[in-house]
Amino acid sequence: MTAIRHDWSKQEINSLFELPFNDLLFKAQTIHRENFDPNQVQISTLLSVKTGACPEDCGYCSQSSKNDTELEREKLLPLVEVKANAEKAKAAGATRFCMGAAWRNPTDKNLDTVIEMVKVVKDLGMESCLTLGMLNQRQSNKLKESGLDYYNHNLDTSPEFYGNVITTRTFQDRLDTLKNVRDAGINVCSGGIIGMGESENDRASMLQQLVNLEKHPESVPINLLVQVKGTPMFGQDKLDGINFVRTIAVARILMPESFVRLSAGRTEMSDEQQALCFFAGANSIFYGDKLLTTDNPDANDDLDLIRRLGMHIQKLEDNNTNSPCSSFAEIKNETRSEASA
Ligand code: SAM
Ligand code: DTB
Ligand code: SF4
Repeated sequence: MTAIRHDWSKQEINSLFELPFNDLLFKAQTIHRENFDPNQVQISTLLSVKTGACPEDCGYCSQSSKNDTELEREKLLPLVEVKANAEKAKAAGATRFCMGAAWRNPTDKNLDTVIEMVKVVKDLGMESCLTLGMLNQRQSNKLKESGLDYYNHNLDTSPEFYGNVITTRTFQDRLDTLKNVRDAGINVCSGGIIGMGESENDRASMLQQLVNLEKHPESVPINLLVQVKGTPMFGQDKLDGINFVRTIAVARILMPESFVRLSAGRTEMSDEQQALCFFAGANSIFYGDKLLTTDNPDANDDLDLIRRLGMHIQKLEDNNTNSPCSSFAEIKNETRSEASA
């Protein structure tokens, strides 16, 4: 088994990016097979529970009040609407329901309302995930007590490129939230966005930050920038798709036991590019016609792609949230010892 490391140097990560494409993908796929069923994909559905008018200035975001986008703001959704959406997602086959809010951080009152939403999702037998902005330790502990399974908070980019993207919260603020979530015992979902004009060195640097956290995030979303009209990032040169696949492969090699999620930006990708991402070690997607405010591929097209690739959706009973991959490794080892007996 490949060792789990937290001491990767930038030079080592850059060398992975520089490997010939076939060597990189072979290495990533080999590590993927040691840890996961290579034909299984985990699916999560997103819902924006509070949309727009966000005080932060994230340069990519449709929801920032600093960006002149065409997005209509919406108040916190009523619980019945959240429940209806979660039921719909469950009926469509999603196993995790992720709720996002356009906040810098939740107030304690907001948190109480969101906790009711988590309970609704849990009562439906789905895994719950939230992304609400920054959290302090007390809030993180409260969410853990409410039964929350995952908290998403992305590093977004490298520490070096960060100031080109966001000025209203620091990179260290993000690390602090991740630590609070981790210390509360909630599973961590953290990744970033590529295609914002950053260099390959920045991609390596962002992944280095993720891999050198005390524990690797259980989920690592890799988003391709969705270019939203009215944001400073709109009109950015399109990223070479090969470089996107390389980033997925490097994430897989660095974090062998984490779910690597092929996240935003799939509407811009061909089926073949998505298939390459799965080969490079992606094993999770956002499923459903909408992300938070922008389009995602049609759910039926995704099911069709999964079928054409001979892949299958992860069932909740296949999942061991705290150690997704050791469970698969154990099954494989048991199978090996049975075969040799
Ligand atoms: N407001 C909270 C926050 O920023 O932490 C939660 C919601 S925010 C929309 C969650 C993440 O979505 C961002 O950190 C970013 O990585 C991703 N995201 C937002 N807009 C995006 C876009 N246009 N393209 C790609 N990813 C995007
Ligand atoms: C993540 O890494 N990607 C998701 C989720 N975490 C919350 C959000 C993508 C948002 C894409 C733009 C939008 O739909 O507003
Ligand atoms: Fe607000 Fe989150 Fe969008 Fe940044 S990414 S503007 S914090 S909703």
